[in-house]
Amino acid sequence: MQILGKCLVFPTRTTLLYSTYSMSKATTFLKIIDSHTGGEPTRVVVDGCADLGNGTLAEKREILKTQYDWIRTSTLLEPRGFPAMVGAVLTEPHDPSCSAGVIFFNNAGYLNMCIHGTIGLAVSLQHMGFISTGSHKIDTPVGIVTAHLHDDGSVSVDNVPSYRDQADVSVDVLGYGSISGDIAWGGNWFFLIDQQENVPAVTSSNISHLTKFSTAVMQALSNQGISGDDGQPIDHVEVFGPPADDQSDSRNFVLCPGGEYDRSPCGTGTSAKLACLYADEKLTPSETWRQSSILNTIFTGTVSPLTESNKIIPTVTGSAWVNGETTIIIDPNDPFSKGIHF
Ligand code: PYC
Repeated sequence: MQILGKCLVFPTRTTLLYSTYSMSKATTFLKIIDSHTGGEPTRVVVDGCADLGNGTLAEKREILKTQYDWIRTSTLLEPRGFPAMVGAVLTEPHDPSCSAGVIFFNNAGYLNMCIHGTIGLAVSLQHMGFISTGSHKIDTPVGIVTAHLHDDGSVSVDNVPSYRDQADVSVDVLGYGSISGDIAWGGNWFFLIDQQENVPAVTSSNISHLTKFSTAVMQALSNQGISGDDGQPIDHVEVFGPPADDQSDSRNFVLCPGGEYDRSPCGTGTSAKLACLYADEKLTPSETWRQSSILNTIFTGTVSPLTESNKIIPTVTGSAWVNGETTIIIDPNDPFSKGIHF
């Protein structure tokens, strides 16, 4: 990591001191950088986070989840956030070769990996003056990824090893009948569905129908015990359709855990798609896949096959824009200081 004149500053683990502030001493402050990647928001907590210990990122995530879930709920839930928002905590890496560690979360809980969020994190760190163009390894709960920050502001992410676990799996979906799809790992577990009978068209005018359909698929997968490796739940459903124009190869709709759809083309979903294309011999390492989102924002992707396994390293490229800097105030007298819980 190139550091611009100073060390990368990790969360101070202390409440920021606002000496002129007239609030109670128990008031907590979280420093936030907001960005969006292809329309999908990322809210990174860069200061004020709790002590998550010195363990692996998976262990830190468990501490965050069991002891400090209020950091997730106060940053993402209403009245400060909204359901589609993805959040992240910047923390120390466990692996010393990494520049930073990150834990992603959303309205429903904690994510394994998030590529639009990693792209957002990279531009946020650049915005703060902590990194410059170049390659930066980042520790996550599911492994190390590398973010390459380019001169034009775009970011490429070398993801964790990805693969198709099962092809042509049929699931009986209430109200829609038998639907066939592939199960693939791209840093999260995905059920990938191509157009077929009873599958809604992937257009922006169809978002509520796509949400209803994908929610029914997610429920059916869970009810019928259809899962990823080691019984891990499939928590993302990805529906594909033809591109809206010649700028991409395909358009997708991705339902995330928590019931919201990804406004970006979903980087881990694009990784899962790349793994399926590679397994079907429809994509070679010299080709680029252009995946469009439901908003017609685009990620490009390439594959690097790993020898001695059927896995690939996907590289996904996109752009993000910083669109806010704020300090969240958690006032113990505010009944909704830690978010509205329905
Ligand atoms: O870009 O990987 C992604 C992602 C996961 C959930 C929302 N976005």
